[in-house]
Amino acid sequence: MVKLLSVGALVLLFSAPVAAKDYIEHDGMLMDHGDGHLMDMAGGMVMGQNVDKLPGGCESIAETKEITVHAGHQYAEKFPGRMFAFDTQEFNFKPCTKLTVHFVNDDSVRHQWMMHGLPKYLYPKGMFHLEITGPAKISGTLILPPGDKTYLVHCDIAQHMEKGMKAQLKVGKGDGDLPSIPGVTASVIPDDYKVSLSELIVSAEALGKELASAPIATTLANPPVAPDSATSDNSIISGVTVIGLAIGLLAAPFLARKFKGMSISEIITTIFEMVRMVFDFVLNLLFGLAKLVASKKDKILPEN
Ligand SMILES: [Cu+2]
Repeated sequence: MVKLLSVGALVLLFSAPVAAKDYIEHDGMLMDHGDGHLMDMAGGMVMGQNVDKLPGGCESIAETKEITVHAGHQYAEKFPGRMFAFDTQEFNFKPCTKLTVHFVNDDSVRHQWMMHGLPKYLYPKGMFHLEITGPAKISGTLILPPGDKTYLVHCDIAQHMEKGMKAQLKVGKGDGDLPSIPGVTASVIPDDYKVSLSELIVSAEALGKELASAPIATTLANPPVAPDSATSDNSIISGVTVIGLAIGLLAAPFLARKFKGMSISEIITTIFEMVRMVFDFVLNLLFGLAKLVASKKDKILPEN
């Protein structure tokens, strides 16, 4: 019996990953929470569903359209530097179109097809939103407003849009293009594959760690028995180096944040400014100490 159970468990164990690869259809199991918000127990979600309310300015439904949009990392392969994408970056429909979107998530992570800028009296928060953890499919329907307007469509999961999951939907002629749509429009901030300051800091850190570990390791392995002037000099240098590196390592994240978005000349100016401030501080400290010592001497000397 135990043997039979364990065989059963093994079969389940090995069939589970295979079963997970099948696409889950989320259409029949959705629960309507009102206001066009539908959810199912498996985490599928539709928000802003609208199958029958005509947006203001629409006499009637202009046409009924159905599209299937895929989302997944494989659609980003043709866009260098991107990580996620939809299989379509640009959509175009007549005003007042009743649009059904079948959203297929080919990845094993969560993705969204989220449309922004819709009239808020009809769509909560101005959004129509399909969301599902893949591999799975979910469908939703909305009625597009009248007028020429370009709507942002993206995945709002952290960094997915920045990594390429961004598209635009033009109603009518649209009202311009959105930036950074892979393969459609130029990036606001183009990718820079030259060595950046943060990379320099990272490599400096790596070098620092290497240097820092070397003298300590040597010192630990061969403790100085009779320190002559040469070895004590060496240990002072390595000690100062280690302290300097430690300060550098601690300051690196702060500096990286401070220098983010600055030009080289701004960075150099800032560095000089910081060095001057430290210099002033040390100088003031020394003067203060000198004064203190002098005043103490004044007080002590007459008594003696
Ligand atoms: Cu996503």
